This record gives sequence, C-alpha cells and structure tokens, in this order.
Amino acid sequence: MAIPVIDFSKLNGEERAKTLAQIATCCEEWGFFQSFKKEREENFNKSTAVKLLNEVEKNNKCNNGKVENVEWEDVFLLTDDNGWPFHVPQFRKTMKEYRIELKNLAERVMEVMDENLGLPKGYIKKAFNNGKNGSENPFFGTKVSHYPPCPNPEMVNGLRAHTDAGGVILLFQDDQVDGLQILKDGEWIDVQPIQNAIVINTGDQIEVLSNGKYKSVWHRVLAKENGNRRSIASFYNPSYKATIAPAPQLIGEINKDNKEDQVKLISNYPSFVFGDYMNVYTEQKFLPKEPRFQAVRAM
Ligand SMILES: O=C(O)CCC(=O)C(=O)O
Ligand SMILES: [Fe+2]
Repeated sequence: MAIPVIDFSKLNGEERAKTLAQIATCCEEWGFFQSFKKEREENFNKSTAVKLLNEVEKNNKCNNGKVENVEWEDVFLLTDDNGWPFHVPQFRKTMKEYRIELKNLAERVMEVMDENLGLPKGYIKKAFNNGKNGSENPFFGTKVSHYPPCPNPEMVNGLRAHTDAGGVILLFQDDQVDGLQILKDGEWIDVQPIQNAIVINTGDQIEVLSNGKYKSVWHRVLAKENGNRRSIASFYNPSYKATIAPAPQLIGEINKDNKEDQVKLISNYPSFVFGDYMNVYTEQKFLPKEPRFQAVRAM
C-alpha cells in the first residue's frame, strides 16, 4: 500500500474537481498524503537547506542496550524569532524563504479542507486565529531532525508512535533513507520517500474541528542501521489562545446521516483552549489519544 501522491498544481487547472476529491479522500481515509509539484523540484535543487543541514550534523554514538522513552533523533526547532547561527548566514535566509512557502502551502491545504468539509473559505485559518482575522497569530514552527545510523535499530525508536497535536503538518523527508511509517487499518506502512515531495498530515486540532471526519493518524520513525536520515517538519498550529471545538456546521451534517454517531461525536470532542491542550499533550504525546480529550475537557 502506498501513501497517495497529489499534484497540487492541478488545483489551478481543468482537473481541479478531481484533485479536490482526491484530497478529500486522503483526508478522510488516510490522514496522510504527499504533495508533489513540478516547480518544487527546481526550487529545492537550488536550495542550500539540505547542504547546510550537513554542517549541523553531530557524531552520535549508539548504545547496545534497550533504550526506553527516548528517541534516536537529534532535533532543533526554528520559529521566526529564534537565534540563528551567524557562521552560516545563508541558512537564515534559506529557511525564512522555505518557511514562507510552506506556511502558504499549509494555508492552501486548509482552504481545500474548508471547501471539502463544506465550511466557509478561511474557516480553519480563522479558528486557528481564535476567530479573528489575523490579529492573533497561529503557531508556525519548524523542527529539523536528524536520525543517525543505529547499530541496534530494533532496540530503539527513531521517534515513538504519536499523532501530531496541531493543525496541518508539512514534512520534507529524506529522499534516501526511509523510516517514517503510518498506522493504516492496524498495520504499519512506509511513507515512501519521493524526491522533493512534501508529506502532509493533519493533527489533533483538525480532527476536533472536523468533528472526527479527518482523524489525526498515528505515525512513527524507525531507527535505521545504515544512513543518516534528515527531515524538516513544519507545524501549522492554532494560536495558544485559540478556542478549538467541532465546527457547528459539521455536527449538523452528521446529525442528518446518522443520529447515533452524532451523539457520540459531540461528546467526544470538547471545546478547549489550545494552550491547555498542549499542556496535556506534552505529558501524553506517546499515550492513547482519547484520554487527552478527556483530560482537557476536565480543565
Ligand atoms: O521525521 C519525520 O519523518 C517525522 C517527524 C514527526 O512525525 C514529528 O516530528 O512529529
Ligand atoms: Fe509527527
């Protein structure tokens, strides 16, 4: 089974309706898809991001014992206002450009989801801004990961199984070294590396806003014996102050089709402040999803 690949440039052409439908199916049935656009290939070929990442690689030594509660992953986080390494001036410029592009892509993906869910255009973006147009910023962070080769990959996870907390996640994954897997119908399947594709998935907040129509999907990264795996994940999340709840339009829609489900779904997703959700998530990221909603409901 292969994760679906979508050509986003077709959203602007004759195949718009077909592409919208493909994305809807991905959101409903997979929670993960890969976006591919021809021009990106050229842009990324020119980009110095991957070359610069080589400069921050560290020489990690692996243990032979079983390692619990840790990741075989070396990480740094970027936002708009962190410090930047002065000895690699291009890095800041390149990452800034990259992040602007990806933020735009995330907003386009959210608009497509608005349309597919029958919500007004801009609904999800506005919900992430706490119902305001632009006065509160969504959180947009980029996590750069390095998974070094591990002599005992069966004894440690690159990254333990989790769902993502936030909204839309855009991942530029290594095209040489695989390792990312998603849980689909009870089975772990590989997210096949595709050169210059962006892997897109939806987080817990989209699950709540869509009233469970778009589920956040479990995924993990396997440690590998050979090869250094790099990935750059960008997270488009609500503002910490935003109140998140199922869209009222979707509760109504489910009601028409299946009354029993409606009762269940409403009580499954409380309304909460995203900052509170993150406090719960920090403690429970690698535990079952459902108790997170219960814990935040009780806050
Ligand atoms: O490195 C990857 O491929 C995935 C990273 C990820 O799932 C995460 O940081 O939440
Ligand atoms: Fe993740």
